[in-house]
Amino acid sequence: MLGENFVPIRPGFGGFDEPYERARVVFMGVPLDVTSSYRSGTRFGPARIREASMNLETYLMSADLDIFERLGVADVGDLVISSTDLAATGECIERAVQKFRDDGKVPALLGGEHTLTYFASRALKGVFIVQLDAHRDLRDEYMGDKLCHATVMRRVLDDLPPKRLLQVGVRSCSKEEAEFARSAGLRAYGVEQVLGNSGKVVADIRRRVGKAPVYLTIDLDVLDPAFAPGVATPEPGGLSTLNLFNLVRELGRLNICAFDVVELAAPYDSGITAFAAAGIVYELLATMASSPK
Ligand SMILES: [Mn+2]
Repeated sequence: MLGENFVPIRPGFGGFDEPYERARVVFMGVPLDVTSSYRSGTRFGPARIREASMNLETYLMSADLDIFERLGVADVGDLVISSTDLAATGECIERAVQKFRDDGKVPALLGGEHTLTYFASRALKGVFIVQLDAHRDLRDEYMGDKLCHATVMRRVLDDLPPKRLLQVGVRSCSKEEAEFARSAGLRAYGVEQVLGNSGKVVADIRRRVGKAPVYLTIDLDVLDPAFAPGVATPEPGGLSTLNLFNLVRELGRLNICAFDVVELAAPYDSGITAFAAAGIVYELLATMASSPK
């Protein structure tokens, strides 16, 4: 029915398990773990995030609603991918996202390394991409690779007009990336801006995006390592979990057509990062549940 091969996993994210046909949001795990230049283990991300999600309430005090009652959520399990053939894996991801979109669903990807965002974005035309990340991921090449976790947004920009990428919470890049970002006219909101006045940041994003569909990509390293130690590439000086909850509660009101949560390096995590990831997704789902479709 879905075209790709999935390993069914029960319970799925949050234990919602609505039938695919009736769901508005469809989760899939993408245990991609190929290009990390430092810590590996992102292949265990989907399992750890699902596990954490089972231990958080589906009623959210912040939104005064139970996601379970308000939003159809399905989880089709983990996409079966090759751990050696990145191009073939990418085609599977792209086709799955395309299929969910064709069926009117909001694809929700549990990573997995950030590279998956490139493949997912190929299936989403005419979108804005809002990237929550410590890093800009704009290198043209990294250690000889044109496509990896450090170049993923540069590859996205091969197809996406620069105006349609908005980077939030960024605080680290190379000189080459800074120069590229400047010459391309990329819009970025640094971590100080977010901490200083997140309302202004969100208002500016809303003004640029309007009602256009948005792909929200959440790299967990946007959080400070104190709040998210289990990521592939920790970057000091980031957001707190509560900062990110607040941001996601606002950004969730945009016309979210797809989202992902990436870069959980489970072997380095005590559970803090996985729970933060699940909590962020719950906040996002609750906001989507209280927003008109
Ligand atoms: Mn990233």
